[in-house]
Amino acid sequence: MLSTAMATLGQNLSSITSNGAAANDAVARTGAVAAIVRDAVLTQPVWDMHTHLYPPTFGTPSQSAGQPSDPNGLLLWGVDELLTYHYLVAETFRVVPNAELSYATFWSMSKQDQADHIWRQLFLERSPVSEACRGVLTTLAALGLDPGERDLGRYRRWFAEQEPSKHIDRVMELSGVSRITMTNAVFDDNERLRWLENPQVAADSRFAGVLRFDPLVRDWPAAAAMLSRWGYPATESLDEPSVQNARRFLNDWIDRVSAIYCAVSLPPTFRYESPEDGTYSSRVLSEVVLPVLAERGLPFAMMIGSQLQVNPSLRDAGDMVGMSDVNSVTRLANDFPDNRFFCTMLARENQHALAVAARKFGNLMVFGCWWFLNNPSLVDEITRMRVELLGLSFIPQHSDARVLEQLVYKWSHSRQIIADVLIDKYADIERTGWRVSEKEIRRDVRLLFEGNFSRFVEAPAP
Ligand code: FIX
Ligand code: ZN
Repeated sequence: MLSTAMATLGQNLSSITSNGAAANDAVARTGAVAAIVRDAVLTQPVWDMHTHLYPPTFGTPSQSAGQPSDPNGLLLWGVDELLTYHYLVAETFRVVPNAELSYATFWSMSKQDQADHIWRQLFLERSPVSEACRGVLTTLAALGLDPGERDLGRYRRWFAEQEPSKHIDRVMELSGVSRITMTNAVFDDNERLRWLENPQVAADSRFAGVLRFDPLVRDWPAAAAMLSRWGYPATESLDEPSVQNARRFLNDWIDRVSAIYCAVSLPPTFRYESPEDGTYSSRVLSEVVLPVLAERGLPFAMMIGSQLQVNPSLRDAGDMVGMSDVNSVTRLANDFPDNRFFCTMLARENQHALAVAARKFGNLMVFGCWWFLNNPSLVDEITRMRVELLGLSFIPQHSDARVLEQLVYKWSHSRQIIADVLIDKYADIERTGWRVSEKEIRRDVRLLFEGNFSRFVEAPAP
């Protein structure tokens, strides 16, 4: 329907006589282009390059039809997980401070009681206007539940009737996610042991593996001790045998999780000057991680700027943002031209320099509006700036979903904003007389949502 509208308009435009008619057609054309852009962005399947989601085979603590619950299961889903998302825990301790309800009391409560507390404090006793609260409402509505009923019991009964694997298909369909990329944290005992117990644990084509190894770069001495315990003898001094064993460790786990890329998150204090700058992180990167990844042809993702546990009592909600050093990223991209780097930074203040850095290095792919940046006003600002500086050569978003159904709101909220930005950008070029076709618009949008990522990981889009 939309393409014929474009076609008719195209023809009409050439046969216009009076200014009035031309102006009306220009407005109509802008409207038609906008409609196609929004349709393209809202319907384009997306390969979600960073989530904390897992197939049901990793176990799930949620009660469900057809799968026994596993208290340490890694697949989180359902309304109680949505409500106890660490973003909402942080917001709840703002309105019911530790003095009124101690951290210890909160963490000793059942998941359901925690969810009841958060629902009462953030949804009933105050309007749920924060992005994380709004996300819960968007998700309930998209799943066919009525947020207006404010009936948590009814929502719970509905989720308990769902069968996890079918529910994953439903959520992927609703959010337009074609493939879910996991974050396989090999230094997490709960996860590592599940892989060792069952090498087929992730045999689910809906999910792609990513090897995540923060301690290796953040805290080599501690990581060396763990590698030694796991059969990869390594010393704090990172001598040659340690380098070889650490490389062997990475290769073994890249194979085990069929990693499509490897990733770490790094603190704001992270600095890379050169391989010889004397820091453990620079030595581990230049002697272990980057040589292995260059050899395997796998990109390395750096998520920079998370200051961990400034308030440990908040657990996952206790991390903070900090300004980071973009020059360390440019130096790495420059010193390791055979490596491909994904990079996202947590601080708003780093976004401009990071986008400019990507203009300097083709082996640097900027992605996502991470964590505290995943808010409409900032997604708009960052995406607009990136289109202006990088055209279509970046990855606008990832969901970072920790709970399955978050895919629904994180993508619907971001898609609307990305559509707004692109509509303005196409309108700008149309005003010059450049005529964009529907085919071109859909091609461009596919690049942003699937093509740029699949090309960078050199894996065919699903
Ligand atoms: O390091 C990360 O992958 C972060 O995304 C998470 O640790 C963080 O807690 C989160 O959920 C952000 O959205
Ligand atoms: Zn994450």
